[in-house]
Amino acid sequence: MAINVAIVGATGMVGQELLAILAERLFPADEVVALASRNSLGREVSYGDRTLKCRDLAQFDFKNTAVAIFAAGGDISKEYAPKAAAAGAIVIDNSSAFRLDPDVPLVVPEVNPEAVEGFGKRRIIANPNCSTAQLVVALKPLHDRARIKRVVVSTYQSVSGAGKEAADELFRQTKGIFVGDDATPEHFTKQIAFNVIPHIDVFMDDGSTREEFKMTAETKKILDPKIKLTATAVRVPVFVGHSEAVNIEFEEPLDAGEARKILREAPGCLVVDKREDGGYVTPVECVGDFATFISRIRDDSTADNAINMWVVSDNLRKGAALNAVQIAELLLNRGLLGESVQLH
Ligand code: 11C
Repeated sequence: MAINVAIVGATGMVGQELLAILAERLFPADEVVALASRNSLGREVSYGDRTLKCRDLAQFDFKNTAVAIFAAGGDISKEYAPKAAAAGAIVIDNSSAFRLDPDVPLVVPEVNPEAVEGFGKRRIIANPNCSTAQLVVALKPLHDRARIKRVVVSTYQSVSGAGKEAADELFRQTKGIFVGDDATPEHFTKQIAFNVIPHIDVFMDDGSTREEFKMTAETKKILDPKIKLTATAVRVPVFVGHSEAVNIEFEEPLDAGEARKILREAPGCLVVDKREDGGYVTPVECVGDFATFISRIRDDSTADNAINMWVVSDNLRKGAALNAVQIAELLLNRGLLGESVQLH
């Protein structure tokens, strides 16, 4: 079967990363089609050294598509992902629309690769929320060694997580404040330039936000339903790269030294932890990279078997596009799409 790939939402920030990563990782696609809404018809996007013209999602027939990667938001996914799946494509969906559906696997290839096999009922595989993806990559090897009991996480999330308009607002406001122009919030509820906002996604009845709820529910589904996780999700004036301050309590003894050794060997993780000025990773340094960076690993002396750490990753890559391409590679390697490729 020809490995034809469709990218839905090809003009968006994640869509463009998807095309870049397919090319960077030499994904063996026979054909790549860029799909977008009618407004973006004919717009050109880059795929390696080629240029693709966007085609109309509403008119596209997915009959000969092996894998369709959706990155156009929940409403588009709800409408078109089941249609693409019914036409024969396997859908990898970046939105939150299907993540908690029991018939849809929620997959992070370093953590629960076997779950990918369970796509059969709906032919849809969900990609997690960006702040969950990097977190579970870092938690998984520690959980395997010492069983995680409880996680307390505070996030420092970049504006690109909220899309291009949000990123443009940070740029416009930063400039506006400098030159004394208008800096009225439009996308965010408060000023984001030179500020932080403790609010991502809508509020839930219990006072938490849906971003915080997603981190708990998705970690349970991907890693272990027994893990207790409480999150505070905060937007910061950074363009790309989500950071997380993570406190973890284990069932069994595990200290920072052993955690560091385990994480150095763990798939997808890159430990940068020098305990000196600059010996840690910040978001600007992770942009364009594939890894989940881990720094500031240290014992938490206020609890038994507890550590703290700092986890940073490119939210448009591991948090979205990279994870989706890794899922497509996993499907290939398991013979579910066609011939196998080398996993990175
Ligand atoms: C943010 N994490 O940074 C969100 C974006 O459920 O896929 C991703 C929302 C999602 O705003």
